Amino acid sequence: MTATAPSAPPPSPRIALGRPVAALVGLLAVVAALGAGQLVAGVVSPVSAPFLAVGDAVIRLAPQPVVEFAKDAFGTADKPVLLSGMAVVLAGIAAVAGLVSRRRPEPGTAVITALGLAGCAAVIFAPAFTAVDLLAPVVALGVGVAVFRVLHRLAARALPDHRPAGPDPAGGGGMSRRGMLVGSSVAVGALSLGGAAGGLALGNRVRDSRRAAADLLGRAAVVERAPAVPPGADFADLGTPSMITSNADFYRIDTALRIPTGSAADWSLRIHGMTERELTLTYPELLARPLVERTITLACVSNPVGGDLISTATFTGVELRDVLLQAGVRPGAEQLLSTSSDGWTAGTPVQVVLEPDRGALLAVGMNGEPLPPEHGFPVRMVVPGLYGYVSATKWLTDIEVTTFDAAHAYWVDRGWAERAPIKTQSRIDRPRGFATVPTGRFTVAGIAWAQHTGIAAVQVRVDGGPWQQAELATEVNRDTWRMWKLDVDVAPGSHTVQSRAVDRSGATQVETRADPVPDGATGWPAVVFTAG
Ligand SMILES: Nc1nc2c(c(=O)[nH]1)N[C@H]1C(S)=C(S)[C@@H](COP(=O)(O)O)O[C@H]1N2
Ligand SMILES: [Mo]
Repeated sequence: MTATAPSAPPPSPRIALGRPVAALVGLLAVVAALGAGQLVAGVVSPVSAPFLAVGDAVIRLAPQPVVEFAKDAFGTADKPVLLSGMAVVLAGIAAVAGLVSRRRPEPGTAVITALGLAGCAAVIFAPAFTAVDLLAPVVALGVGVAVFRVLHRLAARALPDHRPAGPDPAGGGGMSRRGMLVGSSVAVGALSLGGAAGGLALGNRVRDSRRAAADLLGRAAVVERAPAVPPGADFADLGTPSMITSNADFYRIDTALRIPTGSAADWSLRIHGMTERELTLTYPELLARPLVERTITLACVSNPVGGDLISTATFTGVELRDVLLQAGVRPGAEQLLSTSSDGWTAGTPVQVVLEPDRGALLAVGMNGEPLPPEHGFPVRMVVPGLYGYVSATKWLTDIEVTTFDAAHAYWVDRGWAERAPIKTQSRIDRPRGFATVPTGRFTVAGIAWAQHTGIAAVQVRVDGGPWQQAELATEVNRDTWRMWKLDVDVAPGSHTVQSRAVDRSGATQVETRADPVPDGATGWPAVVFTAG
């Protein structure tokens, strides 16, 4: 913009900053701003860290094709990819802020101010904004501008033109280098200190809150325990998953760049809309209700055939049906629009949740612990038989009883189906694709699921031959996955093994290959392997 060719006469007596120095001034100012923002956010309000707030805004505002592309291309790495992409763009803008300010600090100041205002806007337009959230981006803006001006002045003073009045006490060109060194150290120090302090404060808060919840949960009355998992419920020795997935291994899918860190003490759930009366439940009030334990397999609609976005846990919680009956669902109600503390929404059919034997939960525990933060602490929904995006709201804070026309949930707005019962599916876990196995007898094994209907049979065929009945593992309940295995004879050479599940309604897993969008993938899994 104001950069001039080196041969052109300078428009002012000043000589322009060198390009690398100018870019560095911009970069350091932005790094310092981010560090300051992170630090303040960690202390006052984690949701207000400006960089992450901008990331959240990008996720919310991204056009649907971009979102699908990102999920396809990067899968669960989509968040790190987004953050790295943003870091590169931000570094570029920061460098430009410096480069347009080689002569005067004003243009760069304007760029940095614009960045700061973008951070403020992202925080203000976040789903749950309170005034205190503004502190971090405002401090970041102030620090960014101040550091930019100071470094700019230091760098300009080091230019030959600006030391004519006598010997420079700081020692000529050394001034610039020293100023830069000090500037870099301050900026990098601020960023690491800010990140670390923010992370520490947050980690402590989350740990204390889960400990308090574990105390309450330990003293609560569980009226219905989940039966112990019977022996022979999985074929883990053959490579199927274990019946129960550990909390650490449980798949995780959500739009949250930062895991919401609300405490159990501050939690409440409001149930309203087409109800006879509005209900508000606090965490102690929820735990004072009869608690039940249920072993349930959750599945993600984005799971491709053969994919691993499926896991099983024993959840502890309160019957959602009882809570709804207490609120009194008015005639004409169709949808439970549930909202999380970070503003994500799911739409669940009211009729499904009101089925007397559905077993939908307001879950507080997972495998004997309070819900882990990444799986929805303090309270989430779990509805057996429905994909997560229409039922399994984590960090739950609000349930509105409404119709499907009146409100569209997050993923429905982005092209996914309004209703999404889990499709009957199977997966082959052994052999792995392109494995080499010994010739002769070989055991094929895998999992099948048809939550809330139950698996009746799994059939397996090799090289398009006749379908053979696999042996099913002991069933835990119809809401969980079911393991299967079958011995086959394989001659030397390359083979393809396929599987298909039959559920208790008599339906066979659909053969037609379909992508997850809009309501779940279909197709028979096929694994190619070699015997020899
Ligand atoms: N608040 C919130 N809840 C959410 C989501 C989300 O993005 N935000 N994703 C849903 C989806 S798509 C799935 S598949 C399940 C996954 O739950 P998990 O991460 O505990 O396995 O959570 C559901 N609940
Ligand atoms: Mo999902």
